Amino acid sequence: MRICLCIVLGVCCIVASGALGDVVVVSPENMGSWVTYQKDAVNGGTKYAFADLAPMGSVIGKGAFYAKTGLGGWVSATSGGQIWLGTDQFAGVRLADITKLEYCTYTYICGNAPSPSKNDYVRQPIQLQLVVQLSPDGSYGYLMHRPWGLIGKSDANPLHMERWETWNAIAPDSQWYLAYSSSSGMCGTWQDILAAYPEAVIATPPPYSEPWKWVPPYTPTGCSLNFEVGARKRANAYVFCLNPYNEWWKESENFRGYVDKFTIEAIDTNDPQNPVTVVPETTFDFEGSDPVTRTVFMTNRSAWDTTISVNRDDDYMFKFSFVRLFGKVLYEGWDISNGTFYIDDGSGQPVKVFSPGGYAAPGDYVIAKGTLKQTIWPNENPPINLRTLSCWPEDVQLIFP
Ligand SMILES: [Ca+2]
Repeated sequence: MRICLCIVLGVCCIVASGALGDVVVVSPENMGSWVTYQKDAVNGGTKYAFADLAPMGSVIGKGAFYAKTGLGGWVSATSGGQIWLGTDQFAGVRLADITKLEYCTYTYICGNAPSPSKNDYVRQPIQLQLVVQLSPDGSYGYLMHRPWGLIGKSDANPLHMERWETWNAIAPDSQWYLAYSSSSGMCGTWQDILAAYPEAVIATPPPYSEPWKWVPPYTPTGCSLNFEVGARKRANAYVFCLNPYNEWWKESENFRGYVDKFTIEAIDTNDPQNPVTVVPETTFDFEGSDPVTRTVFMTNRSAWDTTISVNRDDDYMFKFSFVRLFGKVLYEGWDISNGTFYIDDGSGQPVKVFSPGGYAAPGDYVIAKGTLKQTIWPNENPPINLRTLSCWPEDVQLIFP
């Protein structure tokens, strides 16, 4: 269930909400405590943006923070570039006091090659990372959330892609990597990390010198809490408790994805009778400067013609508006377990609908509203060029059930 919030004239607004606590809109005009940093890829292509319109219209608001790494290949450490979005607002908070730590990501089908092969999908979404001191005034550690698990060289699962995913980073099945606690680091759940370092605190990193190297926990934003994408070494790094982690650079080469709806709360319960709120529940909503509210009706033929070519961003998303399409659900390519199907409005130019969690049966007629994109879909053999419409389930309406 999405909860929509109003944004008035682009002015940062804090909206009290029982479900989400305080909501803080972060946009280019109202960055608050947030800081960005971009390290360019050797061969270009790195960029970030506070997108006006995120796929499916995001999980909160319409936009989200967008990150794209570039192409570097087997050139040097960090050659694919990095994108950082950080805040130091929560320095000093004890990890043990954190009661909520959640965020949402969306990852395009992308990876190490202009047309990624199955073996070269990106292996993680943009992810949460924390600079910590293992005890107050103690040595530093660096915590990296691994939302998709410790994937290593094996394939990332395409079922993580082209959809919003919500991560509870302190869940019992969460997966973290703690660097610097020992030579090989430590892997485990949030609870494992807490058990090993019960006094650990989020800590402002020391001033950086060479932030893009995998050296003590400098961060180029200067912040202790960051969302980051971009590997720090090209290969054979002894990280993530995989020995070694081969070809780290492939994890995030040519990455394209979003993060939004970051929620944090911290309550000191050392005295259960008198809990002390350290950080009231706060949700950060990343937004662009011009929230999109328009919807364009389009035929499938239009979706395939030059309209999208002209009015697209460099990730081939039709960028100005939601798009509404009509069509009959085809038998061919119907995969409801994956929430995907094709619709044809009679033009013979089907559009693939991504609607994870939604349902439409072959033969149904539907009107679907979502974000339109040109996608190179590598799972087909040979890879084929598609038009895709990403929709929330409630935005796919049956009209002739
Ligand atoms: Ca948003």
